[in-house]
Amino acid sequence: MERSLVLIKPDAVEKNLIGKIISFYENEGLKIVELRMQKVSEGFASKHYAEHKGKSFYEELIKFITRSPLCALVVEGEGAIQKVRKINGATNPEKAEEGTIRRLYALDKSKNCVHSSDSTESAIREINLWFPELI
Ligand code: 3AN
Repeated sequence: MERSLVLIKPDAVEKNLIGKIISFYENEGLKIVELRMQKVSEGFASKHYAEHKGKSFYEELIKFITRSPLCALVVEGEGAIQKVRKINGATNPEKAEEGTIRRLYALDKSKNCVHSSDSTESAIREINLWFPELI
């Protein structure tokens, strides 16, 4: 069964949205198979966002993701990667479809409530990084 790494980011945790966000996935039949609260270090965040190093928004992204605890989870189900991305909505909340998490709750392109793996390869890399005990 396919798995995806989801982060409920600091902005969403600060606004007490963990339960609401998890419900979106569960309501679509996806299973939460791992879950942990974690305040990430800059070093760890730079591993997660390695592909964005050098981009204009990189520093802002690292500062934001490390500012307070986030909730990391592994979501499982048929087509989980694409299903979760559809539920989350576009990176830019102004462009996100009605009814998506980002359309409803995100403030901007950085503070956009959730992260999820964008491919099978990134799901494997990210789940190994966040939940090495599963290997
Ligand atoms: P997504 O999370 O929708 O897959 P990516 O992988 O393109 O988006 O970008 C990773 C993260 O970087 C986004 N979730 C967002 O927080 C941040 N980001 C992407 N593009 C921008 C941007 N133009 N300005 C600020 N932050 C951005």
